[in-house]
Amino acid sequence: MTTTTEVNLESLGFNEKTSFDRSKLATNIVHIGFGAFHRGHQAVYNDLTNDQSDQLWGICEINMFGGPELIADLQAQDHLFSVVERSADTMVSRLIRSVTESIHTPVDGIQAAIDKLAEPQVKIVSLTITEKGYCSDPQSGQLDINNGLIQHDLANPQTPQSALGLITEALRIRRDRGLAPFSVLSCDNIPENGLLTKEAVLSFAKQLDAELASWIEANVTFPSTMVDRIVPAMTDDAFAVIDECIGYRDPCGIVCEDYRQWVIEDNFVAGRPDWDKAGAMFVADVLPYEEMKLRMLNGSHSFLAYNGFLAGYDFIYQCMEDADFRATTLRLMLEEQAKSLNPNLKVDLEQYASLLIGRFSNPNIKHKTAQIAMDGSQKLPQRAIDPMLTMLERGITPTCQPLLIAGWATFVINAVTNGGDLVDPMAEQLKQAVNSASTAVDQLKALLALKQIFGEHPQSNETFAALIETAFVNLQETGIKGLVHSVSKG
Ligand code: NAI
Ligand code: CS2
Repeated sequence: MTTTTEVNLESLGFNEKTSFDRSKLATNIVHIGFGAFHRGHQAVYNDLTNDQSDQLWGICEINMFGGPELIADLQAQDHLFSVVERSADTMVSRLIRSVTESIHTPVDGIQAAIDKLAEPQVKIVSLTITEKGYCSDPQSGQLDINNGLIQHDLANPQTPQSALGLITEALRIRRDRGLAPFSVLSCDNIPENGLLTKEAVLSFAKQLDAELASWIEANVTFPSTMVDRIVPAMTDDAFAVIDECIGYRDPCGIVCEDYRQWVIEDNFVAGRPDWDKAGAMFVADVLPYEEMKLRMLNGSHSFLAYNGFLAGYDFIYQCMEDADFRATTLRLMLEEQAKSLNPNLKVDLEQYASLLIGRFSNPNIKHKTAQIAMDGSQKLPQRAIDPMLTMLERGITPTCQPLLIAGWATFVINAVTNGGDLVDPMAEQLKQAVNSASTAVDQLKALLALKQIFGEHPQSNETFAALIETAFVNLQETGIKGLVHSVSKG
């Protein structure tokens, strides 16, 4: 743990610093998942909004997983932290002043978190707990009742280990005490993240107490969001950038790109900050924005994560320096992912694609392909499988989408056979599938047979399976660089 009590962050030389009166903050938001993304995104929007509003919204940060250092460091520096925003040629340092308190449940106990969510002034519980944190089947989006955390929480609902269990227990207490409900705001990269969270919480609650489930359904809202800002995991180099910028190696600091976007369904049961003052958009329906971002940005990210990694690129910006990868990414975005979207979407997708290519090319954002490659089982359905199926339904034959899935399969097979890193909540099933077959094509087929990821599609849709197999065989025979070169030529 870094001891930072002697550091007075307020006195350091930040480029941007809000000036609202911190002593007037109340904890109206409880956030679960104090990871990199929340610090570079929601915390920034909230801080900027506080500076322009009469009502201030403070945040209590909760981590339920990971080591204790981050929350301990945050507490040691009075819940202040820095965010350094970098474009290709600018660097802005910002001090975040909106956090009021924090809890690390493995240290403070789960009861501290339950008590916090049950406090009457809490109006929003927001989440960035990664895709796997929702304990739901990635293909169907339904709660996975066999998930280890869910099994634990069903047996011990008053000492939950999952975020769903924590939210449900806090809501039960609020109902029993006659307190107003809060809104649950998912900020994870999941299609219809509000709806998925609602269904997961309701399915979980129904198993315990049907009346509680009905009360939640009638009283709690789960707005969906589209969230966007590239915030890589911190590295020694990134900490050195913060040090260079403000003269202090902030252990809670973040380096991220300068771009940010947040589209939020305006459906809050107990009020909300006017985050639009900081550039967020409140809309009636987030789905078109969410689908556009998940397919064009995140789908391309996953393409580059697997295939860029196979080509020997450590970072996304390096993939963009390879003309063939750059052209193929643009082809994936415009000729495939964009064509799988709702045709009524009123966005200039060419402009959007060129914005994304520019963001991916930012050499000051060292976003590791291996980081984005993690948890592929949770990401493939929304980023690759669903858009590819839509293309096929629309009578268009894709080239890059099957290569994305073939790249994932090759990445998984290589990791299992060479003993490399395979970070995925389904790592055991992936290993079993690969080890159950002896030829590369049979290993691919065993992976495609995993229903939690692919459903019945490879069996019911011959073209879908055949296109992936062809891309996979081409990748084995030609090698990734040769294949991407030929795909880039159209
Ligand atoms: P991170 O690894 O820095 O933080 C992950 C957080 O999730 C940690 O606080 C961890 O304690 C928590 N967590 C993990 N598993 C959990 C579980 N089962 N239950 C409860 N909490 C759990 O990752 P980062 O960068 O903050 O990203 C988190 C999520 O934010 C992503 O998975 C994505 O959905 C979303 N996001 C991330 C962006 C980025 O560029 N980093 C951009 C847009 C969205
Ligand atoms: C990335 C995203 O790690 C990943 O899966 O694709 O976190 C990406 O950086 C963000 O969605 C950008 O908003």
